[in-house]
Amino acid sequence: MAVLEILAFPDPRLRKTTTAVTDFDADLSAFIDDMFETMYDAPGVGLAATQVGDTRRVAVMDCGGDVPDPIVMCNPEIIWQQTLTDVDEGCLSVPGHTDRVQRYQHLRFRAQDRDGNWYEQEASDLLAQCVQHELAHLDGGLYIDQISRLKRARIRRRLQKTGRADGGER
Ligand code: GNR
Ligand code: NI
Repeated sequence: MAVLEILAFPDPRLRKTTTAVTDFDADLSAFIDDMFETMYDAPGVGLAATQVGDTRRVAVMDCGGDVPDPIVMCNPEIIWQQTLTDVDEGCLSVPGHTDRVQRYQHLRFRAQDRDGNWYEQEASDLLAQCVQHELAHLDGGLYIDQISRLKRARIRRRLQKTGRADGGER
């Protein structure tokens, strides 16, 4: 197990798209464990492979409160979604910034677990938001793509100084 380095915007690797997972082997399982460890260490409620410089189409989430609710999504797809709302969002790869974006409040998705078994799940509110956020990462997207170019340019300028995921605040 290992805590992996989380890339920060504007690292170009965050813009790469991912390739479907086909080998549900021990190597994938170990990578998923590292992703969970990295996410809990941050801490965050989700983490996509793109954020740690990997191009496998996999993300992990845990929006559980007191009771942990670890979710593995390999090759995820949204089946339906409804009710676009404005929500506050942040990202471990855009440290020191949150903003208002549009997300669907309810959705149903399907994905494969670490063994390759397909499952379907409904999600609402923060979990639904997280699913959409992680799916965007897996296609090279970031929530700040929804905000103004000027704001994005300001964030880029601030984070470029250090190139570090903590924005040099440590
Ligand atoms: O930890 C995270 N919090 C969060 C809050 C609102 C909407 C989405 C998120 S995901 C984020 C972790 C992260 O960057 N995942 O890619
Ligand atoms: Ni993110």
